[in-house]
Amino acid sequence: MTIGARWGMAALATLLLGATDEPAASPIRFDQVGFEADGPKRFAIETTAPVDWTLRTEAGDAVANGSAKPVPDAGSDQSVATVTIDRHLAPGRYTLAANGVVSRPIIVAERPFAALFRDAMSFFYQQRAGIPILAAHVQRPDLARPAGHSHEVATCFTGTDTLGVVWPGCNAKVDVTGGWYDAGDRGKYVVNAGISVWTLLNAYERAHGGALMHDGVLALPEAGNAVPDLLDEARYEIDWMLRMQIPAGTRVAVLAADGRGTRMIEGGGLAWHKVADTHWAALPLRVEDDHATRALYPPSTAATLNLAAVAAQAARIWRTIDPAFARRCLDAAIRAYAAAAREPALFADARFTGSGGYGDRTVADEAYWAAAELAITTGDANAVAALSQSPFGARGAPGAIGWGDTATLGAISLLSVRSNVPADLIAVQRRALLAGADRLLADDAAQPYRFPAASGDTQWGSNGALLDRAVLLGTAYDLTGRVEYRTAVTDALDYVLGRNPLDRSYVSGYGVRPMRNPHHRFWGHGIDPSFPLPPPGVLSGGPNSVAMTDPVAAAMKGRCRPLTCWSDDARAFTQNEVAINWNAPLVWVAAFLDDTRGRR
Ligand code: 9MR
Repeated sequence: MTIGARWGMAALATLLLGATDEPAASPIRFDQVGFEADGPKRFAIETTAPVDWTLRTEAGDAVANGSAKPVPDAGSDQSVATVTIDRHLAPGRYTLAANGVVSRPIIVAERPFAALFRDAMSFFYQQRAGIPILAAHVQRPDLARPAGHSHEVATCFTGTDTLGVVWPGCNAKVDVTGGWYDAGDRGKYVVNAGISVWTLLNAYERAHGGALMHDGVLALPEAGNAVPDLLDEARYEIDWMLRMQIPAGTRVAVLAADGRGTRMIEGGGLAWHKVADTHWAALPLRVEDDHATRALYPPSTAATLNLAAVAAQAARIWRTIDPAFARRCLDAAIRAYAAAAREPALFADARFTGSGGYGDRTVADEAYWAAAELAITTGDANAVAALSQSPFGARGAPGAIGWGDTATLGAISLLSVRSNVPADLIAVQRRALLAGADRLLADDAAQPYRFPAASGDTQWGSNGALLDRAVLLGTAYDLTGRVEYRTAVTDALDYVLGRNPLDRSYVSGYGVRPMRNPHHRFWGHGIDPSFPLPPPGVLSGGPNSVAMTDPVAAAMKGRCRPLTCWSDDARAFTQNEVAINWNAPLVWVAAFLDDTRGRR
């Protein structure tokens, strides 16, 4: 397969559709990428009157019809009728007519999401620090760029933080080259690296060698090395995470107990929380023009446990692929787990400017996750004991997934990978996970737009959070084979690809009304047209009705609803940034749906 054929449609659409070519919003909203021939086809119609609807083939033959009544949608203040067509449709193009309005073309395909998987994975390649992004591997020539931070040797932050604490710096000079840039900024954060890598690796582990989990599937420099490409991409980040572990015998400054100064501790085994700019950099900004000063920031317990969890997960996956790498990972995981036990209360926060905080004061969930990954990989008695003693061992993980909510990641690993962990410890997680998935089914049924989330405010990264719920639901499907769970996964993806109150595809390059102007330092076309548009396959953070702190959101305050507080504006960093932890569940969901297609 040539690159051209591989990237074909999406790239072409991005090239050809200038901003002015975008069709107006339609009252008939649905997944703009396509429906599976066998899967459910759902539509949301904004209407105040009951509708009679007819689905027609391209040739004009009616294949289904019915009627639907609108209900109020709290998330948007719209009045919305829902239509579900739950039968096989031959691949092709269709239209839905409702009360005289005809929809844009509806695509039905055998494998609508395989290309999305590839493009969503390419996001990670294009976020790589340390190596040039080559034209041969990207969807358009203007996406190629020189390496950023190609030899990144950093030392500890020195100076006064925004809360007035003076940090002494350190003698350490650490090579932290590589890894992925987090998002629109070029910070590299161990906490967010953890959930992102875990999600990719779990997509691999749950698939048991599915069609997309092979070598040569992605456009990558490593393609052809006989290792599945998804693993090559994940390893790029894991290699960096390993560099973020502090060597034994290193003295490091951390916040003193009273929070007013610093104290020195032995850092061995802990992970630096992040390496990032010391001031917020301009946007847009090409890597070759980015000369911002960077620093290593104090180790945190959460980062250390993220490293322990992911390194333990990697150790079992690479055991046969690269035993030496697997041993390095396991050694790092064991040292990190011990270091986190030694320093259980090193909490990051938002005191440093120039980068995000990823601060989290509750790390029992990270500890459970790390213990689960270690227990699965090694059967270690201490890790198993930690599982049963954890609050999440008795009551099960809560089901919510996010960079600061990671117990469920451990639960999912316990449920998707065979291990010697005692069956009763796994059974608790199975019950809790299915109860959580059932709650999501009820939430989905109560939404006129049909997606698995409760009504209410939307948070920063709401689209990523929705797809994280789909990961839970997909796992529930894997465990039970109950098609309702799989349908809810489709619902989540349908929502981000167009069945939403803004009639928007939140994924760049996909659908006829895609996001185009992410908050991103390189894909900054929305602010300076000499910068590229984003590649296809990148997920916008999504509506955010809570943290309306950027200038675009500030102007929308009081004038939008939870599902409409969003703007395709590069300045809207609370709404339209892109990030590794949001694209990772997009990859997971696209791979899952492709892998389980036809299984209804
Ligand atoms: O995803 C993060 C979100 O949960 C937080 O509310 C927000 C503010 O702290 O930060 C988000 O993460 C950002 C990170 O701090 C820096 N890189 C960009 C991330 C996405 O916006």
